[in-house]
Amino acid sequence: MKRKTLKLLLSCCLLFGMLPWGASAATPPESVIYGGGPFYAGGTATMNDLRQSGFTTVMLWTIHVNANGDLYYNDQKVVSNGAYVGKASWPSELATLKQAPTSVKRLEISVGSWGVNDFQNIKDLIAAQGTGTTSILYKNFSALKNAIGGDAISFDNEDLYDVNSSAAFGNMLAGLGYKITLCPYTNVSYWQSVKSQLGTKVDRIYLQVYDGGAGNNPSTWSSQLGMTVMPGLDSKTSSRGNTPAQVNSRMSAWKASAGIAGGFIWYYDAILNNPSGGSAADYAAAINGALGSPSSGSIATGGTVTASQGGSPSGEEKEKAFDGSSATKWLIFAASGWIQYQFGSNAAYAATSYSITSANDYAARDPKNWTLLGSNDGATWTTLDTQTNQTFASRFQTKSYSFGNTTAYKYYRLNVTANNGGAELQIAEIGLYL
Ligand SMILES: [Ca+2]
Repeated sequence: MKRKTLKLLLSCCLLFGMLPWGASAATPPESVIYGGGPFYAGGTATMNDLRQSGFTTVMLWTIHVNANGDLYYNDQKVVSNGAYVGKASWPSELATLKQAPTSVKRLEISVGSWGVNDFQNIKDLIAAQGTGTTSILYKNFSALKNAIGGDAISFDNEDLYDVNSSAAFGNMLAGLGYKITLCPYTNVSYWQSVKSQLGTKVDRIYLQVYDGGAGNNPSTWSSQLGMTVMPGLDSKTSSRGNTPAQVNSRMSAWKASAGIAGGFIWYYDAILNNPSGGSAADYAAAINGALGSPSSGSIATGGTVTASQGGSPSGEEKEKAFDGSSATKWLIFAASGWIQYQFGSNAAYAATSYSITSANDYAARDPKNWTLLGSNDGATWTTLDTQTNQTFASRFQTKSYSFGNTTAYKYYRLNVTANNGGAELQIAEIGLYL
């Protein structure tokens, strides 16, 4: 009944041109970012970057289970003898991830990886002590849950494919309030059995489509496991991986071929180390834009860009502020200036928020004071938002601004009245969102 009403409503909206895409009613896409050391050591700055990124799930990668049951987050001991012993500020830092404004709705904790003995140790511990409340495995995962929370434990089992101990482990974790997610790259029969034994306790299956899993077909795995998988791709580094544009293209293709509704990026550490490949926000936008309604990605690419100055002729033209990549920028030789975006096909949209991504190799060039304006004729402008004394803490930082707007405009203009002190003004990317 509800569905029918929604469909009817959508048809009306489409008829009157209020909604550009019929797919807007679909479930919002899920985008997942894996990360290692920075998610522990990076503190509040990293949490803020994630909250602003557009990713909907943060995956703490990864917990190792030692032979004695101690839990390590990578090389940091975090739980021992039933007590949290990790960095004192980590629990409160992680708790900020879901605090508004944020794109993060879910926190997962991965267990295992390649080249370790975690699932062998889990099997041995279960054989020796079981999974009851007095077992060290139960006590330590209970302590982890009490300290840092988390919605799910993700099995990144690449060391021992033993179904019975994996199922016992999963049932124990479900008893602690965790959902279980699976992250295979090979050995489908093991994952089929684990999923079968854990039933609805498994609410997501990720699929590695890089490294040893590079040849994996999401459609095939979804059919074999009886659940639509969320495929994952590696981010661009000097020697491998996918640019945000490539992620967008491959996720789009899988949406068409396998009906995927989510995907993940491996991984944040590499994104930080390769800033020219794009920011975390670029990768989130690549997934969200491919899989979702336009409300989850910027609607401002592909149209006409006009500006007070066209931009540096050496590849830093005005169009670079609306090309979907924070690795490219608009640069002008002035401390102030304006830039505007006009949708194609004479279309008008009621944007409700916008984002600005700094280029920030010279922080003085970042915009400081500006207004965002809307227009339907390119001559008469309505002020939608005003910001003053803005700074950007780091290169490629994306800041988002919401404004209460229900009016559709054909043109949006950012009028920068001052930068942070330099003789030039530069902006890597401007996004508009429904
Ligand atoms: Ca750009």
